[in-house]
Amino acid sequence: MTPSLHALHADITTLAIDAIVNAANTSLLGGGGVDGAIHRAAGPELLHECRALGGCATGDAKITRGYRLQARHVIHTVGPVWRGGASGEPALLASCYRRSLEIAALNGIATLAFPGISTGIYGYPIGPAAELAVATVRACLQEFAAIDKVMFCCFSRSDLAVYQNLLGDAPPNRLPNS
Ligand code: AR6
Repeated sequence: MTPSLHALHADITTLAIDAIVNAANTSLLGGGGVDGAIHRAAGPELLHECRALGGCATGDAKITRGYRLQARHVIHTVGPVWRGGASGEPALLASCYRRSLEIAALNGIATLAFPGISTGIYGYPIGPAAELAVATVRACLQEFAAIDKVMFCCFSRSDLAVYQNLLGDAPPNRLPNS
C-alpha cells in the first residue's frame, strides 16, 4: 500500500494516533514550545521515563510511551539550532525525520505526526525546513512499508499553507463560491 502524507492544522497533543513526534532538546527533560505542551499533556510519567533515556544527540530520536496523551507513543527527536544553514543544519534535520521513521517502523507504528522540528525556538526557516521534511519523509517511506500514514501537524495556518503547497493538497473547507 502507498503511504499517505497529509498536512493538518492542529495541536499535536490532541491527536489520537500511534505516535506523535516531539521537537525536544538533547536533555530530553522537557522545555518550551511543543516539547512543553507534550509533557504537560502526557503527565509526569513521561518525564520519569525520559530521565532513564540518558539524553539524545542532535539528529537522533528515542521512543517512549504516551501516558495521558491520546497517542500511544512519543518519538522524541532533537533538531539543529539554525545558525545560518552552513553548519550542517539540513543534514541534521533530515536525520531527525529519518531516525524518527526508523524507530516508528521498528515499533510497529503505522500512523504518526510530526511538528515542524526546529522551526520554532531553534529558528530554522519554515520554507526550507518543510521542503526538507516532505522530501525526506517521501524518500524514507519507500523503505518502511509498515508505516501507512504520516501527518505534518502545523500549529499556524501559514505553516499549513507551506506544507499544502509542497504536498499538492487542496486548501481545506473552501466553499465553491468563496
Ligand atoms: N502542536 C503542534 N505544533 C506545535 C505546538 C503544538 N502544541 N506547539 C508548538 N508547535 P518548537 P524547536 C510548533 O519551538 O524549534 C523546546 O524548548 C511551533 O509552532 O516547539 O525544535 C525544546 O525543549 C513550531 O512550528 O521546537 C527545545 O529546547 C514547531 O512546533 C527547543 O524548544 C517547533 O517549535 C526546540 O525548538
